[in-house]
Amino acid sequence: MLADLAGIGRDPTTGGYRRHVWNDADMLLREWFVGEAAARGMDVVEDGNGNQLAWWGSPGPDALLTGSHLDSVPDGGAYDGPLGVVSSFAAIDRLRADGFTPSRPVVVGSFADEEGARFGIACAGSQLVTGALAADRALAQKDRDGLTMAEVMAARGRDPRAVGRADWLGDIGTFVELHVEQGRSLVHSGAPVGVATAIWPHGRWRLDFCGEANHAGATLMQDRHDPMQAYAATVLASRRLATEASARATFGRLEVEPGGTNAIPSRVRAWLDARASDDESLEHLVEQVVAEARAASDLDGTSVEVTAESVSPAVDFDVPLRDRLAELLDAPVLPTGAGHDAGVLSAHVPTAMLFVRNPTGVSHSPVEHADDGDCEAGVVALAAVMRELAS
Ligand code: HGY
Ligand code: MN
Ligand code: MN
Repeated sequence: MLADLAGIGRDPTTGGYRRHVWNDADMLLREWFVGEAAARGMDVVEDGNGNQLAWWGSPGPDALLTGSHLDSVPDGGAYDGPLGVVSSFAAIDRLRADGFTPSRPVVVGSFADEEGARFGIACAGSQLVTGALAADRALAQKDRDGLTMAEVMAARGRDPRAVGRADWLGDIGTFVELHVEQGRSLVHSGAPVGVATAIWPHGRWRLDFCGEANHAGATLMQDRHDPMQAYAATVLASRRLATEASARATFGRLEVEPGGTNAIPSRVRAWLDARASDDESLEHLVEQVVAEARAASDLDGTSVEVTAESVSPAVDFDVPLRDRLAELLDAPVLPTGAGHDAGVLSAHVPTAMLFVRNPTGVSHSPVEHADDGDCEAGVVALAAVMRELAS
């Protein structure tokens, strides 16, 4: 199945994936999901948010949900998301081959827009289901072409008015998401599979630095109001502050207006992805970075506006479930600095995550990888967990 997906949305020069919600690659992935479900006699329901649900057994209460997401970050890897969806179908295949029939409905989910790469909000599909993200806010978000989520969905034949809380959440009794590890804890522990304890709080803040456009040659350095300088001071300060706090700060996206080589820019738009081990530390880190941005702006007579675009609070997974799975699998437990749909649903249903070893730990990159043997171990583990929870 991973081989079947390998060519979808892959950039031939970088080998990275550009699978963003409702783009052409995403539509092919949706068809793939429906095909795999149909091949297993599983009915697929797409909710108003674009989340796909393949049911083993008729939809009903106390269902066991598994699955993950198929979308990627720009130039992402092949495993972040798809490994969880593929492993869910493969685990069902194993259970059926062993003659197992579940005592409760089982459903494989493919959550829409987990990476928020097109409209900027992380875990948009699952957050809309739970109500954590308001439908009207999501629908008004614009992509880089200035198209709103509502326009894009309508162009794909979906009704934007159907976006929002979804009733099917009430039918879910437990959610177990398998995901490639984004880090090297399992490499250090020498285990192919691990069980998640927590997700670090994290968020995305947009910083708009505004200054005065002017000539690159005719404007003395002391006469400038250059927003690029304030941005540069901020990104350098963010590394120092995050390092001191053993936290994380990343500026991976930048938009410079008007973008002329021989002119001082009028505006620099930068996105901060900040993460820390607890909510308070995260809040403090962001406050410090913003204070640096304001100080740098004041120095040059420029301005800065800060907008919180996406904030995900700390997640502690259900402890009894986590311990039950760690014991069942004889697997280590580990936290993660990456966000997941499981984190969103954990506020509503008992949720667990299984991680599959990633030899280099690298993710959100074309070089992201997991060995076949470890992927197989992940399927075996997920099948064992599903058997345990649906017997
Ligand atoms: O950004 C994250 O942590 C996740 O990959 N969405
Ligand atoms: Mn990701
Ligand atoms: Mn992911």
